[in-house]
Amino acid sequence: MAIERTLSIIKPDATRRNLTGKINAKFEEAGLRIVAQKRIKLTMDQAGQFYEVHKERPFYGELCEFMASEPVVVQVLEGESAILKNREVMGATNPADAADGTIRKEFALSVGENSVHGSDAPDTAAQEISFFFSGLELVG
Ligand code: DAT
Ligand code: MG
Repeated sequence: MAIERTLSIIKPDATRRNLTGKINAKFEEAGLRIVAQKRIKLTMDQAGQFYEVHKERPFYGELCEFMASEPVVVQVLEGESAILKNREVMGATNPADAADGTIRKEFALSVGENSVHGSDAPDTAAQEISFFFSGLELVG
């Protein structure tokens, strides 16, 4: 067990419905600390680069258009086993499969518009954090 950092994104379906505070409360109740946070609007190029790992998947174009459609809140969450803990708080990708009490169960609209992104492993967490945040924006 170790203190980790993970990259989280509150997606356009959630920012549009004014759910940032309710979602952040879920993170904090789970012991995750929001150590960096900013509201930005992605370009199509930035969304495409961020989700490049999915570029061969049939939903890639739709996913990038959605992520660039309205502002998102990008954030760094810190805590014990933060990467896995955040995935647990988020719930399954498809809200129909998400456990009770999870963010996606409570707030997601569909498998595409599923309210939050969270890094899935230590290497992707490090890469995704540096995609959005500089060292100066990450205080200890
Ligand atoms: P997760 O966001 O749970 O890590 P993922 O990495 O497999 O899921 O997919 C990234 C995003 O792509 C996901 O949050 C929503 C979208 N997506 C995944 N599967 C999809 C599908 N079958 N139809 C539409 N969008 C999908
Ligand atoms: Mg993923």
